[in-house]
Amino acid sequence: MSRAYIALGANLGDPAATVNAAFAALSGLPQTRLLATSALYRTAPIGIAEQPEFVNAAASVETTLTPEALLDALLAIEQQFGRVRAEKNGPRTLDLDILLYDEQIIATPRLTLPHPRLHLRAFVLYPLADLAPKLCIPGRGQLAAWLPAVANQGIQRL
Ligand code: PH2
Ligand code: MG
Ligand code: MG
Repeated sequence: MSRAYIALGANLGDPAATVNAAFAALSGLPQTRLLATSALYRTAPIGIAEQPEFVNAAASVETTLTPEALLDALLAIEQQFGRVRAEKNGPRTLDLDILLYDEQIIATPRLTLPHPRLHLRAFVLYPLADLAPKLCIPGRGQLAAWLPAVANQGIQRL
């Protein structure tokens, strides 16, 4: 069994309802058990500023899927929720990103783990801290040490 952390993000339609429905979809994944879900957060868009606010959250799972198979499964859920890939970093009905998979460090064209920007983004770090406040990010050190630097990014716990 491996432990993976997944980031959820949505800013089209009813983002909070979508994130809650996505938790349910994660709990239905094969070879996978949903362990915990974070609070939902309203967050200011990072990257392209001119788009609706996001709702972000995170989930932890136990799985025997490989990282690649888990990625495929997450992309399939995004499709079910009507994800259309238009603009990079643009608005989306649902984004599911693998943040961490055990302590694995992976760099393939499809998958970079740990997620390369996770330590710089309040919308990832705060939900992740709900699930695992003492988490150590491979190559980056303690999650908690990164929180102060991102506290000004615009994040509100719902
Ligand atoms: N996702 C992005 C780009 N910018 N901003 C917020 N607040 N939340 C996101 O999930 C997000 C973003 C690309 O995946
Ligand atoms: Mg993504
Ligand atoms: Mg993303």
